[in-house]
Amino acid sequence: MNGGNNSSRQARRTICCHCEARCGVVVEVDEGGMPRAVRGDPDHPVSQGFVCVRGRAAVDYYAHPSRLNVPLRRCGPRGSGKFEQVPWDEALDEIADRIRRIALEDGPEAVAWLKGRQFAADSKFGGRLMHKFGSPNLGGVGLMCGGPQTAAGALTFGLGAPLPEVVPGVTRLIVLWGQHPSASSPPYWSLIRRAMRTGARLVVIDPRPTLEAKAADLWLQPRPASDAALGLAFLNVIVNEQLWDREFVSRWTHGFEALVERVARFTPEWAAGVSGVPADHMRELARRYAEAPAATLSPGTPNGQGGNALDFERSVWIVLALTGKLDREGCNRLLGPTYGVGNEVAYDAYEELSPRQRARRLGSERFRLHGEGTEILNDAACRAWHGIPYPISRAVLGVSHPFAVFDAIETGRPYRVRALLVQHHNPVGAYNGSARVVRTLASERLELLVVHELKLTPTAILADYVLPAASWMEKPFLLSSGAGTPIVAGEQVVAPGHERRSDYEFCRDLGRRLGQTWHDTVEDVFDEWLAEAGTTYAELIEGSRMLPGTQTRRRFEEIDSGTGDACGFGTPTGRIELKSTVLEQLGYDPLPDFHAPPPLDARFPLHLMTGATRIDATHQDHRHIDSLRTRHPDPIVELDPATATEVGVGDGDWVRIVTAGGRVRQRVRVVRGLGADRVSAERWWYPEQDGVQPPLFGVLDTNVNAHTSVAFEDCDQAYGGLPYRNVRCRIEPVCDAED
Ligand SMILES: Nc1nc2c(c(=O)[nH]1)N[C@H]1C(S)=C(S)[C@@H](COP(=O)(O)OP(=O)(O)OC[C@H]3O[C@@H](n4cnc5c(=O)[nH]c(N)nc54)[C@H](O)[C@@H]3O)O[C@H]1N2
Ligand SMILES: Nc1nc2c(c(=O)[nH]1)N[C@H]1C(S)=C(S)[C@@H](COP(=O)(O)OP(=O)(O)OC[C@H]3O[C@@H](n4cnc5c(=O)[nH]c(N)nc54)[C@H](O)[C@@H]3O)O[C@H]1N2
Ligand code: SF4
Ligand SMILES: [Mo]
Repeated sequence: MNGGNNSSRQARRTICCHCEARCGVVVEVDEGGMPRAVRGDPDHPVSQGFVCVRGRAAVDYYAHPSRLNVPLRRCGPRGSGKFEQVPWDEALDEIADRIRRIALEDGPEAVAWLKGRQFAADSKFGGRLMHKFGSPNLGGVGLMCGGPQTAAGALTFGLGAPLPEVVPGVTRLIVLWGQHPSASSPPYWSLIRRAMRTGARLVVIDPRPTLEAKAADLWLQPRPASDAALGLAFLNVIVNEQLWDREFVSRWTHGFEALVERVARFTPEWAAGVSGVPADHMRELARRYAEAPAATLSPGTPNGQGGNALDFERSVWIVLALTGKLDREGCNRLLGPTYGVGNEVAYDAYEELSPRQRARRLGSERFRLHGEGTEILNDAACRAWHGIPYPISRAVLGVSHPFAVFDAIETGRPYRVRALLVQHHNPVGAYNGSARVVRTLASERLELLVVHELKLTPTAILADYVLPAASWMEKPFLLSSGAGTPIVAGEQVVAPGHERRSDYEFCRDLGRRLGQTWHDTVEDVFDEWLAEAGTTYAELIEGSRMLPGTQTRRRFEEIDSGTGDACGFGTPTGRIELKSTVLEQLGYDPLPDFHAPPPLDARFPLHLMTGATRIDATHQDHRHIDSLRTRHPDPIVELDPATATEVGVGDGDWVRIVTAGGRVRQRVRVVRGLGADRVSAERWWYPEQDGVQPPLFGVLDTNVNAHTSVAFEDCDQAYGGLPYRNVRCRIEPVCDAED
């Protein structure tokens, strides 16, 4: 290991990148340049010294023996786990040659890119590489993660999702809808608790009895995947009880009459039948929200509800718009351009992708928000945002659909995809239908699979080249959303060990071989982004490490003064679209609706929820860290006591979760108050198992995604949101003979 300062023990301040909470941390580095300990940074304005178990275990994560140190090239059959060491230059030359040849033969769209939840600036680089190469097939977890929520925000407000801005002493009501911040964002949960101590009330909408639900003043416990019905009933009450803000609605919104007509039939009594939430509770929620002088609202998890995802998210944003709780202190805030946005947004080189190539994006013919819809939204937003390109949409709008990418590899339709590049991502476990993903990635039809990773995952083991990545401590950090949130910088703690390269360096080194221009270092890139703010990355690191967010846009004032089309919201009408003109233009229903999911039946009598976050892991990661694994050694399926009794199992027993697609094993945790019609299960486990395919680290044995639906029809039809949280299942005991 080289890095660090050799003369004395040093403290380096950066941002923990194990989850989106992005806590400030201080990392102690010893005389030999080795990180030794991580503690919370008391000066960080949001996390204020907090660090969770994963943050504390970050040294073990960095120094773990499973870390990849040198580039590997496959030298046996796919999945055999046989690799040989290869110099970086040779690996990159070969990869560049192969993808250039594929592009010559079949066009650049035959090369696709999939990325996971990359940190801050890292998420821009793969886009730049692909766009300059000419391929529109950039995709990844954005579509699963905040996708439908942000897309619904874009359709309604012309930018992304308006973020909840909890202000203690000001915010009077906080609605957590399918969010579990005590595990997924502890600093946010602390802020909520502070606000509660100064009088804010909490409403939680979650099928599980979470810590948040127990702390709530009002807990709505819906059936899983019924949220779209609740959202429509919420609107129905707001309209029927005249709880909407007349002035706000008439001045800033479009489509009110049509909305009123649409929601008339979605009464709380109707929604009670669908969701199991008493009608009175829905009325109470609507009244409390509308009447609170300042309130926040944020729809989270129901993102994953496939067919209803976009409708659900839209109905929640429309509630917010009807009550005018936007851009007011202590409510939700819509973002807008800030310093450096021009440079930063342009860095992904989207403009260099020709209209012809954009039109060839996989999945965009079926899910038209990713094709024509993206262009309409981008144009409208750009016009209203002073000609500055739209900063949010590119992670989640205008992305290729993962099912369509896998389909194209397997079937060659609508055209062949011959090479796949994967960065910071474990697609085998992340997407629906791991069995299909494994089959596709292992198939000979995929000529080239390149994975840039920290360690050998079930995805990496199938690759032709596995390239060693630098982890977050080994690279400089800059968070600059380009959209009015603060800009945050963090130090590189140590230089990359061994032959590891950062996500930037991988893209730069491959991009240059393809004839593209890239800056020498990522710090140079950061400096370019920061130029408009009159500072540099080095200055930020030396100084406060943070620039406050700025809003260069006064959308209400300008729509008021009627300055032509460069005013108001970034939608085609310049107003908040309750009825979406974009969906209308694309031939979809412009108003939110409810699409009943298939009912439970005797074969599959239970709703299967997946993926609720736990503090000791990030997605499929962290299972290899001993201190975390001891807390949580096996995948857990939560069962209600009644379900456990019926199946004849108790805490710690192994059971099978059986869906229409197949079966996986997990261990029971009995949860009182969960509800006898639902269970909640986890994803990939056991990185210590044999990586050879099969068993491929047991990924199809325990991972709940092994058998989630891969049918296009189960996705939401305009956006393509994946259906991973509206699954039906049954639970069976595992008999001793089955291990
Ligand atoms: N059924 C179901 N499926 C889901 C979800 C669910 O709730 N239920 N959640 C979805 C959501 S919201 C998300 S965001 C996705 C997450 O899916 P992924 O983004 O695939 O998440 P991880 O499993 O954490 O895989 C990330 C990988 O990146 C590697 N890595 C870490 N740091 C770096 C780095 O700096 N550089 C590089 N190159 N690699 C690095 C890690 O070793 C790890 O293997 O899963 C989605 N899938
Ligand atoms: N510790 C930890 N923190 C993380 C992550 C992590 O993996 N681990 N991942 C990060 C990422 S990429 C993301 S996207 C966020 C996700 O974080 P959150 O948005 O908080 O989402 P989850 O924790 O997946 O689920 C939140 C709650 O939704 C509930 N839920 C499940 N099904 C339904 C439903 O049908 N309706 C309703 N109303 N609620 C439902 C679950 O019971 C759960 O309590 O967390 C980020 N932070
Ligand atoms: S909550 Fe934990 S994992 Fe997430 S950023 Fe903070 S310390 Fe890191
Ligand atoms: Mo996510």
